[in-house]
Amino acid sequence: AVKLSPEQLLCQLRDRVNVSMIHGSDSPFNTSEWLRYLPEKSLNETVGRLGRCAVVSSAGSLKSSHLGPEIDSHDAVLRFNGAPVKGFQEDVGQKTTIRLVNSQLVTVEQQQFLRDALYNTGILIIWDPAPYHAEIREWYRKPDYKFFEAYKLYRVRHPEQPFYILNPKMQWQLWDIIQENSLEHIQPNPPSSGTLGILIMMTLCDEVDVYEFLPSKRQTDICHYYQKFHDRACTMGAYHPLLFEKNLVKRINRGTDEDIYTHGKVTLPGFRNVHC
Ligand code: NCC
Repeated sequence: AVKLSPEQLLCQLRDRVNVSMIHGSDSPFNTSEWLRYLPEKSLNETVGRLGRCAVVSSAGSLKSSHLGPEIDSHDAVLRFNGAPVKGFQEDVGQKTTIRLVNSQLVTVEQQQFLRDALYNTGILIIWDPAPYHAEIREWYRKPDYKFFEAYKLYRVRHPEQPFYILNPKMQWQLWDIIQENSLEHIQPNPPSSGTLGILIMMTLCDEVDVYEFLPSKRQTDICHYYQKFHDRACTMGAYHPLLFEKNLVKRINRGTDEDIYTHGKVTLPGFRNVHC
């Protein structure tokens, strides 16, 4: 296979990864029951047109980065799972526009998810690993984690907060592109929340700055900036093909290697600024 140029790779991502949220017309969500739970407005309508956006990984290397003010200078900020801002503003900022959570968090830590005020800020998006290129109907019958009940409970408690379910087709469209552009066989599991979040922001924003997804000089085995837990797999991947996701993001970076080294920062164009 011929190695794609950065521009070709961006076009593949733009044209083959369909970032969308589950909608009331997606069978089997087209019931009167589900219509009560799914947000009325589309994600696009809810956020409007965004200029500069930031994606903040949860990596331990954000510790002592002092990136908070820079991150908050963006029009919108996306964070992951249970990553806190309280007590960490100096390094990760305080703005949260979108929080992308996985279905494991919402089921295994359901009580915390329903109670913790951390989740009440901004727009929530949940995703769940689906079988390879499965139809929505097939995935709905056998989600990786049965998060639908927790979703409904949360919606009843916070009816005003936008909370979307990511269309699971996207994860394998993206996985195919990661596999095609890697020299090895990659894990047959969906990409991490990190890469899904990057793609979501590339569809919503003019430009996307990603922090500590490609590790800076602060790289560490500490898994998260908010915990003491050590594990190299957090940065390199185990279940997720995280190393290959990072290689792909490195190839489409429009920023400098110096920015990666000092700030862990990658700059990507929004898809509306990609011309194929
Ligand atoms: O750890 P997690 O990820 O919530 O991190 C969010 C995203 O940040 C990037 N990251 C994180 C740590 C690190 N040292 N380097 C990084 O680059 C990754 O892109 C990651 O996706 C997930 O992807 O949803 C994940 O979720 C956790 C866990 O389920 C949640 O934190 C909820 O508790 C998974 N951990 C476990 O299952 C133990 C993790 O594998 C993937």
